[in-house]
This record gives sequence, C-alpha cells and structure tokens, in this order.
Amino acid sequence: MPDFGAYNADGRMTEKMLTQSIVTNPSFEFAADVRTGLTKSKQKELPSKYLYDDVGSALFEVISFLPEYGLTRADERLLRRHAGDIVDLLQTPIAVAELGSGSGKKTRWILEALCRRQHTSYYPIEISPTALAMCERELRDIECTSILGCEREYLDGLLEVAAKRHRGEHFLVLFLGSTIGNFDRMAGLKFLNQVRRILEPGDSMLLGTDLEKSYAQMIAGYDDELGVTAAFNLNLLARINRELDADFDLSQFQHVARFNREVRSIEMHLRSKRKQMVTIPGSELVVEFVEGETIWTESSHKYSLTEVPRLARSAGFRCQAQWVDEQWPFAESLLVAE
Ligand code: AVI
Repeated sequence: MPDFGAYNADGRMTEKMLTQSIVTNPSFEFAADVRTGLTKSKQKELPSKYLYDDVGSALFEVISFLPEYGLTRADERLLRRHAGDIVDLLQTPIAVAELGSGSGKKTRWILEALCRRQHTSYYPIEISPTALAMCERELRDIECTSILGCEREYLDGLLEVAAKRHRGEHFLVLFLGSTIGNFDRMAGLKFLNQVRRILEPGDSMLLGTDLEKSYAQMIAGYDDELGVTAAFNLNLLARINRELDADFDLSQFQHVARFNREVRSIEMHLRSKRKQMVTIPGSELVVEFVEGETIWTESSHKYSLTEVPRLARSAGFRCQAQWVDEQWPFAESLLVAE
C-alpha cells in the first residue's frame, strides 16, 4: 500500500483523508505545483523552494564559496564580528528559533555569545531533514545549548516552537542569508507580519538582507563564470526528470540571470533554446515551449539600508540596530516586536 498517510478501518481512504493526504504529501504537492506553474498562460514559473533538493542544496553550498557571490560570506562575517553586540541588546532569558537554518554554520557565533550568559534552547526550523541533521552535527559541541530541531515549514514551525515558551522567556528569531529577498516585497511584508503575530512584545528578530549594488556585481553573483549557479538552476529540471519521470533535455535549456529594475530584483530563468515538447507523467502534463520562452525560477530582491526599518515598522517591529558589511553590501538588522 502506498504511504498516503491515513486509512479507515477496512484499509480504504475516506474522502477527507484523501484530501488531507494530497494536500500534505510533499511529492503530490511538487507534482501539483509543477503542473500549475508550467500551465500559466503568460509566464511559466516554478516555485524557488524546489531548487533545494539534496543536489540543489549541495550546489547552493558551493555557490556560497564563489568569488562572484559574496552574500553568504558577508552574512557570516557580520555575525562573527557583531554577535557580542547583538546579544548585548537582547532581553534575556531568551530562546532562539531559526527559520531555515541550513547547515547552521553562521548561527554558531550567536549561540556562543549567548552561552556566556545563559543556557539556550535553539530551535532550527527546516523542511529538509538532511539540513537539520547537518545543523545538529555542526553545532552540537557548543556548550550550554540544547538543539531542538523542528522539521516544519517556517510559520508552522515557529508556531509550534513559540508554544513551548517558558514563563518570562523571550524569543530571538533568526531569518538570515537574505532569504526574505526570495519573496516579492508584498509577500515579504506579509511574512514579517505573520511572524510578528506569533511573537510577543519585546521578542526580537535578526533579519539579514542583501543590499543593492552595481548592476555588474549583481548579475555576476547569479551568473558565475564556473557555471555553478547555472547548474543550480538547471537542477530544477533534472529534479522534475528524477521525481516526476519527465523528459526535459537539459542541453536545450539555458540559465539566464536578469535584473528587474522596477522591483529591484535579480530574476533567474531557464530559457528554451528551441521549440520543444516536454512530457511530465508525474504531473499528467505535456508542455510546449516556443524558442526563447522562459521558466521563471527565482527572484532575489535587493534592499536599501533605509528601507528595512520602514518595512519592519509596517510589520509591527522597531529596528533597534543595523550592521553593514564593509566588503559586500549586506545588512543585519535587529528588529524588536512592539
Ligand atoms: C537563498 N537565497 C537568499 C539565495 C539568493 O541569493 O537569493 C539563493 C540563490 N540563488 C542563486 N544564487 C543564490
């Protein structure tokens, strides 16, 4: 019997069970999202969260070492240099929840700085069990810290974790690496609002945002010479081949990075090099591409330094402090829930 989750006494799914399992089964969700995205009438698109299967996550790790892509290193530098200053501004006792911890490497500095003051519960919230396991391995040597992984989507995980709050305890939510840039600006604001509603006044959020820089630097960051970002993008088609039994010919699609000036975002696309048909049995779909047509796979919005406090205010936070990297325009902003 396939693992659909829920059955009634005689082994058949009820309609309600079936609906629930279709909604929550990750491979059904992937198949459905691929179908929705590739049948859009104007611009075909695929949600960027699907870039991160095991291969995509490993490629993203390599991207973070590329000379053209300074974002992750800037984030790490700021946390390493200013963890003590950041922790000094927090109200304790405090628990730490991280939205999308990844390997957890850059969180070490904050946890070590907190460790000098208190015992800390650290809740990495991740949908990838591989990343959670890596994070637990990476940080388990830090003293006075309990790592309590939560395999959930960001907001579901945060709700679950916040429910474990002890009396008088505050929360620090880490949302690092400019992941907020992968939402469009309205969705970013909505997301911050949702986080704020889960938090209590006096709780904090440390928000990493990549800042605007020269056009050439922004494009190079998403179209590196070695072609790692191209592989990261194309892997999404390879993933559809692997998981949904599709027949994308990867040599017939090209990685494209472009800057959308109107919304100040780098967009990644996959451009069809010719007219072609692709069959995706797992999504019960045959898609036609015309020559030059693209699939939009990711947006990475760039912020100005002054925009972040305004955004924070609209979401019910006050921006208490900001730190900016000297080598790569990137900011860490400490927001306090009002
Ligand atoms: C995870 N995220 C913030 C990265 C970014 O820069 O938007 C993802 C990425 N895409 C291509 N390179 C890196």
